[in-house]
Amino acid sequence: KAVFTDLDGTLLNHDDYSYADALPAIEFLRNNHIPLILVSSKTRAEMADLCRELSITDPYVCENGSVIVLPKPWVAEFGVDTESLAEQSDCYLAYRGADRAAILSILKPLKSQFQFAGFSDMDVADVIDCTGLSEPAAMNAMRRDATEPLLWHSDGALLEQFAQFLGESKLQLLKGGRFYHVMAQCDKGDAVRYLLNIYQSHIGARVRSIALGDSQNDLKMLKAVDQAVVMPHPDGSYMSDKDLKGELHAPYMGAKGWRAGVEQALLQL
Ligand code: 2M8
Ligand code: MG
Ligand code: MG
Repeated sequence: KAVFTDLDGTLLNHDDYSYADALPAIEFLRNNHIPLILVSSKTRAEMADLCRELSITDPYVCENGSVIVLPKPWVAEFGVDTESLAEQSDCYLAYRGADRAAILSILKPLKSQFQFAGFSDMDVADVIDCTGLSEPAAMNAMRRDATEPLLWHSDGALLEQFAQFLGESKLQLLKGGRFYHVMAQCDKGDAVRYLLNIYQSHIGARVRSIALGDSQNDLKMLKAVDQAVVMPHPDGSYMSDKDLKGELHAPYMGAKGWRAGVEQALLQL
């Protein structure tokens, strides 16, 4: 078994980013040697801190599937071929996204046509203001490799046209909890399949998988697993999609709902 999870609005509360209510389920997974793979829009810097806090030693997926971090002990344990990976001091990186500088240069000329504010237009105080993150967390969120989150200020009707322009440059627009993310045409689903393949070829059997998420950027991840768990939004609504099948609805928002969702999903597998 393996559990893949989004962070904001899923494992972490939407408003205060707390995971405290989820800890019993995290502990249960650890005690039962079930990998817990964090799959988020967050950056490597943000996610490395969180994995340290939660003592997670499994791989994790950053910036909506753009960067997969494979810790060195894990790479050794699973006999991963490192040829196409970028080596760092304590991990290997699988890059699947676009370079952020390239994304910013594609966005620049679009500013005359559309009104939006990206993280690159903001200072730390602005990021704190629109996310509610602490100062060190906001600084980590600004250290981005492969995606640009933005707030849309033009008419919502223009989003489709904006996305079309991005498509012509092989980029896409994905909706997260608070921001639209401009990024390459990769997603959380590809990253989940990549990791499931490694697990499955190592143990030589099918791994039964669970994924939890709340937003549109989680859809492909939710479709890539055996049991999807959809988290409620702050207004109580659940994301729906015609291609989702047999998904569970977590009964509460954030960390508390995450714990209940994991417990229910494990019973379904
Ligand atoms: C951004 O991501 C969330 C996740 O869905 C969003 O779009 O609302 C990212 O910039 C991430 O790095 C940051 O930590 C988060 C803070 O709310 O916002
Ligand atoms: Mg989310
Ligand atoms: Mg997310």
